[in-house]
Amino acid sequence: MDIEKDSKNDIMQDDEVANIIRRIFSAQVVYSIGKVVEDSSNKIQKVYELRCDISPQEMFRLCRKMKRIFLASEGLLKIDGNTPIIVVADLHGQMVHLLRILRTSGLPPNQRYLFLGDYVDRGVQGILVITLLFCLKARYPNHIFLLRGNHEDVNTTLNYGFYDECLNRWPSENNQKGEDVWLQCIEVFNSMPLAAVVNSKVFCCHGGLSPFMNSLEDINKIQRPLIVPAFGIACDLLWSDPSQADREGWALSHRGISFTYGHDVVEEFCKKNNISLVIRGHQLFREFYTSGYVVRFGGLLISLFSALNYENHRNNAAVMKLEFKGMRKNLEVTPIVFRCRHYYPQKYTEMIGFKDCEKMLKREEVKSSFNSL
Ligand SMILES: [Mn+2]
Repeated sequence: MDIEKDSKNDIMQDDEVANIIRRIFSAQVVYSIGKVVEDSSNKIQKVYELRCDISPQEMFRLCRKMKRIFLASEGLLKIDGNTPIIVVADLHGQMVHLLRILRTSGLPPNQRYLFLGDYVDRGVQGILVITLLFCLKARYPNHIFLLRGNHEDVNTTLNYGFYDECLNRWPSENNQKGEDVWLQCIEVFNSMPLAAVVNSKVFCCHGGLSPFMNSLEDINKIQRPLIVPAFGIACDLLWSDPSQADREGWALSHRGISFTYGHDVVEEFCKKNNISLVIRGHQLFREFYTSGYVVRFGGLLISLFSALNYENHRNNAAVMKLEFKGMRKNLEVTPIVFRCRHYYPQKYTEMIGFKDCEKMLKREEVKSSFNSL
């Protein structure tokens, strides 16, 4: 795929989306003094936040667009092309860290991204994370791919923070405004694709495999919009985990939902579907304190986690660069690790400084909206 030619096809003359992207990229990063957390060492942990306002009306319009965009694609995305693609796993409301990832790896349309879900909950800025990712998807549909995680769900968001974040961001009588936006977001979540295959070789989803999945095509048979069921393929794609020890086969998950799968299961899945690698997120392991990712099952499966210092765990985070090189399109996987200790706040304010943002948006001749600002 020629990236220049492709980017021309990507252009959507949508001034509102361009405007939101621009506002987010030029917003200021501040310490959230009000949300000081004390960790086990009793040191005060300050939280970075991006200061940027989004109106409920903007969210409603964005959600309507996204529902249409997600439902137009299949439940199993087939992503092809020779240009590299960056795989990003759990973000959990870490807006500033998302900007860091984009700045480090490059902005679309110069870089392609596949996100594995869990954009919201746990962290403080899930709304901005999905707002930016939705806008980038609307604008660069062939460069940004978004899968659903188990937190993109009505029950999970009620319990783990995203619902409250909506109420707090848009306070109103009876919490009506925040609740309306939350409901719109849930409808978008229900429409999101569940898994992806990159160049027919790399299978990606949030949680993992399912004992009910006989072929990859089964994923496309799942009807959307979909409330995540307590049982079945869609549930497992979002909730399952690889076995912890050397346990083979399928077992019930300690999570109380879905299953764990062993080395043999992954091997069989890969052989049957001609897949050389499975990449999934969903879990924080001991190994992530040093690396942000872990390779399992003789190199067939990578667990990836992209939220830094997740819930004060001081863990490192990683994203994976996939490249297909040479005539035979040999897969090359390069981790990009973000070390927790490198990102401790030094100053009271810090600009992320997206100098490329203007360039990126201008290249596509949406000057109208910027010149008027
Ligand atoms: Mn998860």
